[in-house]
Amino acid sequence: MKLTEKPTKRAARSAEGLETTENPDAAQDPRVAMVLDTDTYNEIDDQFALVYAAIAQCLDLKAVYAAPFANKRSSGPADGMEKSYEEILRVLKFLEYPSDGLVYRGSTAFMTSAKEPVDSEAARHLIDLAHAVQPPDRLYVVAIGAITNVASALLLDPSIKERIAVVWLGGHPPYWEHNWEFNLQQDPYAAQVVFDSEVPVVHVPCKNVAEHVKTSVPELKEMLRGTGRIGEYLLQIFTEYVGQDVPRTKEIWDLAAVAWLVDPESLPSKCMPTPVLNVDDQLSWTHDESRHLYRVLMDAKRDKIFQKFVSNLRSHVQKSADTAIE
Ligand SMILES: [Ca+2]
Repeated sequence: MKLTEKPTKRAARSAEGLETTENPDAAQDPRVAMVLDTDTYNEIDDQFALVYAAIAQCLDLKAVYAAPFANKRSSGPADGMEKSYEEILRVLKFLEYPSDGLVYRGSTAFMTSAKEPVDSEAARHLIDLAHAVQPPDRLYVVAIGAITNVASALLLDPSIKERIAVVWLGGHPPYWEHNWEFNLQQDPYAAQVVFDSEVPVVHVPCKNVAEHVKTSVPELKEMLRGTGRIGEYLLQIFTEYVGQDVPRTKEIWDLAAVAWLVDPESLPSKCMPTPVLNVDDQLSWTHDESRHLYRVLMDAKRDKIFQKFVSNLRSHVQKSADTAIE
């Protein structure tokens, strides 16, 4: 294992620059294998991340897991997970992306301690998928909601930490005084499990990182012009969420997590000892230099992120149109 501060391609994507040896079998498919764990219906940003994961040319999307959420758009975690499951299918349908055998239901509850997993179809599928990985490759688990499904899989089978790397969007940077943030607050025990498990972690904080990934209705309208039904849907849900009358920008938070896999340069990062997450009033961090390393993102270059997303989406739409003509 070695720490790669200036990473290149494959090594860039692991938490600690762990994999510097190419797997010869992987040469046939240079794409990065990943799954997406998403509370898709909780807001309007997961949908963009899901589209990006499905269409990015450098990614191989192996599965999509519905994550629980509880806010005004659900009656509780089980309902939130179910609504997310339905939203995943809706987005994939508009994208004309095959969903058979791709989408799985996750946890119907949050964890009640750092020791008890919440079993689910998604957690079991993740375990099976992890065991199919050929080391030294790793399966990238991109999680953009409460991280219950992933933490539960790690508790049910801790051996998967040798075969996966987790990219999680949630909480705030290690220098922030609290972690009052939606994804982390809903299931702090799950976050604790992941940070303590020694699985390679890439942390995408909200403050000062994901919050930079903002756009507005006029800009989004221009960006999504000519991208078909899926473009219309993304614009529709964004517009409905922000309202048309008030000039404002809105975060597409979750795009940051997938964007890091596609283009790590657009989200500068560094490795440091994993902070300890305390389940206290502040959901505070404690720093301990002796802890295992993790990679934490420091910044988000929003222009580069949106440009790359749009260019991948346009290529995908063009390719689909060409295929339809043939
Ligand atoms: Ca989300």
